[in-house]
Amino acid sequence: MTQALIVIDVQNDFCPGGALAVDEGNQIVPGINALMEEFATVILTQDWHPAGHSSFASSHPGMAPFEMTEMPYGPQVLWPDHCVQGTMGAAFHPDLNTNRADMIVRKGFRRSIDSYSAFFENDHRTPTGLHGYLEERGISELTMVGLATDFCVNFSAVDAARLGYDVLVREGLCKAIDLDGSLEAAMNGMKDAGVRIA
Ligand code: VGL
Ligand code: ZN
Repeated sequence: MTQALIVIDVQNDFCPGGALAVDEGNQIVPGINALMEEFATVILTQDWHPAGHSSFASSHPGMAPFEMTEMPYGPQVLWPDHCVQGTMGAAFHPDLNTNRADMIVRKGFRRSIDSYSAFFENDHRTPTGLHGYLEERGISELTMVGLATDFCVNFSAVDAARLGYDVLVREGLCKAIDLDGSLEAAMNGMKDAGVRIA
């Protein structure tokens, strides 16, 4: 048992009708549920921000969603308020099979720093603990699916590859935000990092 399926951020706010809706984000849910049956280990991630999080444009007077800002840890896209802890928007899509999850990794819960990746916050240094969990369980091969291809899936896949995991992203079970060419950049970055795309 060295494989795990990592399902990234399949939450209401990233689905149509949500605060940071990804086009057709809901459409990948049945395929993800079916894929879970092929894995002994399933891990879910959940974007989980406090109200007033520093990645929200509303926390930066004069700034609008999807503009860029500079944080102490580097450039950061400013987002609409989304995935606020305890809200319906932060809940998993109601059709996602959450029963199969051995572990749910929450991320982005520190007000001053965003966390796209399931492994490290956006300073690329602060760990979420997932690497230690996987290592301790002897899991070395990861399949990743979910939302959004060009942000949280991308950052998670690249970090995993750099940590030495064998990483496969199932592109058909991901959907992208695609902001100013971010999808193409993400696909190239994942390939450069040695991530396999299927
Ligand atoms: C995500 C933007 C902000 C994602 C999370 O899950 O891809 N994107 N927070
Ligand atoms: Zn977020």
